Amino acid sequence: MGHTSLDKIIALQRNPANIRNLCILAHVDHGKTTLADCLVASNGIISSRLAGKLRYLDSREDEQIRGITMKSSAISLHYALGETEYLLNLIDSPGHVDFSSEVSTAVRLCDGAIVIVDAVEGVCPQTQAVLRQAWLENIRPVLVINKMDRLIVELKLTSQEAYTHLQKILEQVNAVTGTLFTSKVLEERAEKEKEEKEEKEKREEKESEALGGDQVYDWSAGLEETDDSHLYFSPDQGNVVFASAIDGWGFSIQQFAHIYSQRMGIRAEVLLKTLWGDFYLNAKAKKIMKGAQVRGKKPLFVQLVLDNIWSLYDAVVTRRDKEKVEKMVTSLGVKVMARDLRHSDPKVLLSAICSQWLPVSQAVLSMVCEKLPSPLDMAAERVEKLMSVGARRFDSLPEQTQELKRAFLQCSSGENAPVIVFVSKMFAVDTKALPQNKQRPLTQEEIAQRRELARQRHADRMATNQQAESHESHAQSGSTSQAAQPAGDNITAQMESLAVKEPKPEEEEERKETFIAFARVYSGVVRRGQKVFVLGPKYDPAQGLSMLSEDCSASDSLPAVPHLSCCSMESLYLLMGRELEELKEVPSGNVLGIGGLEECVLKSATISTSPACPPFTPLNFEATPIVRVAIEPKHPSEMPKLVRGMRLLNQADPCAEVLIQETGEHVLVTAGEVHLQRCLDDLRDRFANIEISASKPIIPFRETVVRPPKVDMVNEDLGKQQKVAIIHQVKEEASQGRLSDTLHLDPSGLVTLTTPNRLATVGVRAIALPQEVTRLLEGSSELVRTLEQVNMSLREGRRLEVSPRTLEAIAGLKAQLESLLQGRKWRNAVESIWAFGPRRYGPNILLNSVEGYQRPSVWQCLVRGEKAGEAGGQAAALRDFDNSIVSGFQLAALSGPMCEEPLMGVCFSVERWDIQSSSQPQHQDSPEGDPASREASVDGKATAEGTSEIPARPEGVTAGPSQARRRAEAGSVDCYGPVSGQLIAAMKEACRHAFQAQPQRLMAAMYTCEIMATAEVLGRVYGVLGKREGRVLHEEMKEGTDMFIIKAVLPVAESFGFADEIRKRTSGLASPQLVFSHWEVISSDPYWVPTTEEEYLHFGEKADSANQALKYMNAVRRRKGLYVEEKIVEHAEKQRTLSKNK
Ligand SMILES: Nc1nc2c(ncn2[C@@H]2O[C@H](COP(=O)(O)OP(=O)(O)OP(=O)(O)O)[C@@H](O)[C@H]2O)c(=O)[nH]1
Ligand SMILES: [Mg+2]
Repeated sequence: MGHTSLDKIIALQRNPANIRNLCILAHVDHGKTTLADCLVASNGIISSRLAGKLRYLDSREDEQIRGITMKSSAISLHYALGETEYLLNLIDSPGHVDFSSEVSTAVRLCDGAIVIVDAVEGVCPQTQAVLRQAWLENIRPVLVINKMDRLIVELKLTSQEAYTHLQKILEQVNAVTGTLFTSKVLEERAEKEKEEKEEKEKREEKESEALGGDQVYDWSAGLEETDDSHLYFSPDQGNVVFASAIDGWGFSIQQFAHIYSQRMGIRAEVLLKTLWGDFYLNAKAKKIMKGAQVRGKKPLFVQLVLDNIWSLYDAVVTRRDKEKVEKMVTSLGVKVMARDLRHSDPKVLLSAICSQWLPVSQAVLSMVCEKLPSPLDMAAERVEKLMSVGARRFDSLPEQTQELKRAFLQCSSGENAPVIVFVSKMFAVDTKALPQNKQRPLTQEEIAQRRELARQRHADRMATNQQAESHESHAQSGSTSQAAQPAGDNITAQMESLAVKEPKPEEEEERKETFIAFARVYSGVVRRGQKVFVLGPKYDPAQGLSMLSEDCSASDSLPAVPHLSCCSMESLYLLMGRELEELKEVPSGNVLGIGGLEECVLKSATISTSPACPPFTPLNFEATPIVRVAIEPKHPSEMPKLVRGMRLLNQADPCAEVLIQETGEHVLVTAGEVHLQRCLDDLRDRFANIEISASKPIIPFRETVVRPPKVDMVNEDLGKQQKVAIIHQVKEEASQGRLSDTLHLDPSGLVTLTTPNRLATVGVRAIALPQEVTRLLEGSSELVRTLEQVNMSLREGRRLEVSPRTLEAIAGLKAQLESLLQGRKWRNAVESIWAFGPRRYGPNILLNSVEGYQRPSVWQCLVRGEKAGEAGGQAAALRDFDNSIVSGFQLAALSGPMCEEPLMGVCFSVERWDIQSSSQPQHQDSPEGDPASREASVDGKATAEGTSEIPARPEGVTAGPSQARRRAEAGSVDCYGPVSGQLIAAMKEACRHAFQAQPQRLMAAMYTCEIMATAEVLGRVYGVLGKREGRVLHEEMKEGTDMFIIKAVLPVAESFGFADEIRKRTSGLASPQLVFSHWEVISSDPYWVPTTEEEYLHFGEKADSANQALKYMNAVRRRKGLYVEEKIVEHAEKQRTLSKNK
């Protein structure tokens, strides 16, 4: 436990004003864990000599081997700043993108963050991502610029150059926060304005609309008013520390201001303001003056701060000047041990000096205590954000729920304060490592007792041996008994030890891993054994309150409320890195571990004693799980173990997904290759304990249609010929009997299909959506999902309180779609969107182009109030079976005809939809029946009679509609099943055929990666990228270094082993991180066959060598067990000559 006793920490936990919950965030390898080591060493938990080498918080073996952190882990530290004592709950987080979900779980529990930036690499992609996450969760950051030693030793900058370099880094970081801040201010302002507007509208109901529309929105106003200086990082604000974690030093301006104010007699406040910036010391005038740059003078920071450090490095590391070192040591007043002075590695001496002169832990911890907020300072805004789920407005929550906000803000540990806890992840620990199962150290007496026992046993054994020997010598019997005796003794000894190690019962073995919840108390005091409510993400406090009394407790017997369960917190732990300490109770404001929740909490949860508490907003995950593999046990009989193991893995990892596909495969979805590897290791060694085999990564694709291309594969202009070719192809299929008599395709691409009972016909056309629209829909899937929820509740007659911000976002989406879908083809398209799909929020559109069918628009929630209800009720009623059309579309969009992958960027426009209502004779007979169905029947008749070209009904045309109907009527119910089902199938088929009538393409998932490499290895990096079909977007030189930054995109399908290959080819100098970025159409047509002379010449007869899309498509089809149109030719040449000879 280091210097600080458990009792002391327990005492500190009671004083929230002196608690700081903070996490360390940065890009991968910028030194988070190394810095954490230094902080941990300051508490005596590890030796300060090992700080930076041990990486104490990387407790997993693979973390140590790979040298990257893979999970967030917490440790509680004690720090005394002057008289005041602080408790710091520190969480180290991983920087690798694959584990960014672990960052989200850490950030949620904190009030502040230390953001680390590498002094050489500067702001990297993950730095931006973590700053954004800190913003999203409203937590305050402080900055540590780490690896300062690299500026001196590696880059060999002078102190003046280093100063300029550091200034640039600060600018970069502030630029990132600046953009975040600006967008936030604008958003807030827009919201405020909107609220004002709404109020005004309420007041003057009638004129309001005209007024509101004209308001000019002055965006700059908000920015000028708001003071944002405290948001930026600046050394003079005291929120920046310069450090070298590996050498154990770090400082803030304050420290030097303090030193020099004593030495030079300048007031500390003056130094604080001038030590960073364009100031210099005028020695003659004994004044600090502005304008160092213009006059060519050394800025104060260089003269008073950096120069000292530079000369120390120079003396110790570069020149190894013993005398000078000794002089410096005495002038700094530090004590260095003789063995450090003599050590062959100068770094040892250096860190011995630096860690006394400018200990990094002191600089960082005092900054943290001074600048980061305590749990008491939680902003009201953050509380509201945590408590209002999704689109719900905070003030639409029940009153009791709103009152809980006070409990939050007070962070009270009083007896009556409701308990509110958030669990951000579940992590597994070895059951044997739990404190209650651990062997406690023996006391002196016990040791003596045991020693005595052992001595006695030894003596006994000696005695029996002697006896045996003497016995044997007396009996003179052969060697058998001699051998038998000790052997027998051995056996008994073994038996003894076996008895001790008695094979554990099955159950115990099963519970080898125990799950502990990583949590924070926001209000109240949690006690061991306390009963609490566990609130699922969909729990609705209004519903809960209506079913339960407000002050019921979780230990009562209660009626079943949806998404609410009761659980008891069996044990509470203090998280101490690799160790856990048992606690009896934990007051508000602390981070803790809770045992005994594994049955009720899957990954995260909200826990409370009050049923009025709402579930917290879900965590923001930045990474999308994209790499999937199918997993099998090596021995099929071990399937149950695998299933259990995968369940445990799912619980233990915030981001991994485990699912069983329709094909029956057990599939694991992870964020990237490194993450995948870790999950497989965990599954093999911890959760399932069996040999497993994983398939090659399953690469996702999307299917889409495009506009007909203008040039062919050899870049020749295409005329109408291509279009004709496609149609020709489909016709051919038809003549081969693939098209049934109910299906008709017209040359423009319209597919009409009639249900088997001949009662309903749908006509569908597939149109390629413009790329920007697809991208927009893809990006707003959350919003579309919310929109769908709102529509659903409107349809059911409920009203959902939607926050103005959400409404505004929906209106924005609509406006954007309108501006993107221009032209004759898309006239009125946005208004007549029927649905999005697949799963109702995907990037495909179903369009209602049926003449005479007015249905409520998907945007109906934008028309406010009762107006919508009335207007919708009259003119736009839903036809019967409206839902079947939507379902058919959803199914079609979920798996396309190319290789059963989801569709993307396709618009299905329904141009015909005829139903003959004879399937419901009661409607037909009563003319005053339901208006909707009457309309449908009229409409149906009209088309059936008016058009003789309905080809899908060959006999029907001659027999006339009435006859056809009668015949169908006879058969419809008993032989074809319910109409809705038939319609779904017909719609799905129609969509698939319509899709096939257009030029089809595959879309590949793309990664972006930023690679930092030196000029020497640049060529090799390009080589690897080229081989893997990567495309370089841009390349620039990083200022002040000899590094190049290359930004490239790379298909996911080609990415496996990419990072490793780059690392190998560049001898570890460049290591890229892959982040999923977008979907991209593969330009080659998988169905392409050469048609012109040139194409034959270029690609040969079969033309499958160059067709990457075909390869991908066939691979997917083969994996799914679908038919692959492919000839396997063993002796190609021979067959060819044969055919030629014929
Ligand atoms: N030169 C130098 N190297 C450092 C410094 N701090 C850390 N390193 C090295 O940088 C590497 C990465 O350090 P870590 O502490 O593991 O980095 P991290 O940010 O925890 O990395 P992840 O957790 O994987 O994101 C290690 O090899 C450290 O020795 C420093 O101040 N100077
Ligand atoms: Mg780390």
